[in-house]
Amino acid sequence: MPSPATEQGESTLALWQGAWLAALLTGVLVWALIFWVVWRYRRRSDDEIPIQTRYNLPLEIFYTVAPIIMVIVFFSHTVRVQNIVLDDPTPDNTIEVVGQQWSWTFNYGVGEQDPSANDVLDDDEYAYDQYAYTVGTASDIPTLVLPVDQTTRFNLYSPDVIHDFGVPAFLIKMDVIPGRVNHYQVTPTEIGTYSGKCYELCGVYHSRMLFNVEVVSQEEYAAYVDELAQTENTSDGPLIGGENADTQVGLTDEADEYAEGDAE
Ligand SMILES: [Cu+2]
Repeated sequence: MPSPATEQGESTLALWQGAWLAALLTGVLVWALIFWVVWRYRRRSDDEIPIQTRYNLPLEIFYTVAPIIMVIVFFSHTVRVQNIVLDDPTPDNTIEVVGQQWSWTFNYGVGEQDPSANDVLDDDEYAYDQYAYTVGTASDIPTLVLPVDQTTRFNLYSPDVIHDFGVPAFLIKMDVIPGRVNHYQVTPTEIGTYSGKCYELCGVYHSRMLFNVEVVSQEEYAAYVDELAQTENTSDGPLIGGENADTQVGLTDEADEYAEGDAE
């Protein structure tokens, strides 16, 4: 596993390690018992039949109950970590991410955030009144800029097919599904450059659905969004495709041009 570059990644890593450890201990115990029984109760001579055990109620109760307890323990830890990774009601900022064939659009909020807009995801309420965005193309890899030590929530949209938004260093990825808004959040702990990509085979240029991630100081992040807000890449609502996928700036034009003009 890559060493986690986010707070949430620490929990993910601990869950992964704990699950492997538990599985390994269970495996070793089961293998040891199997070999012990095979050896201990082997047939010792041609005219002897070893003890035939069946309908042993305590034993049957044990091997029904023990796995159920194990599943409950695995499940509860999974839910605990899932809550850490998915459900922070008050993220420091929210970025609306679009996976489109075959690149990414990142919508940064300008001004004050209203996190309660994230309570219901399929309405037209968004966390900010104004947005500034970057749109990548299959030949122009976009960069996602994130502030260090702040919790950034990603709402994930697709106007076309299922994509999957993930950054290996953050130890998380999630499907981006048309007609459904998935979300997760990260709190990057280290300034640096990382790479992310689409993890779901989504069409001809799937392998070009790469993006860079730059984790910068909070001042640099604010400056970046301010600067982006001075360009023409601004709008009152985020570009999320959907019904507007054919008309919204950047979401289809450049990708189509690319597909027509540059397909070898
Ligand atoms: Cu994709």
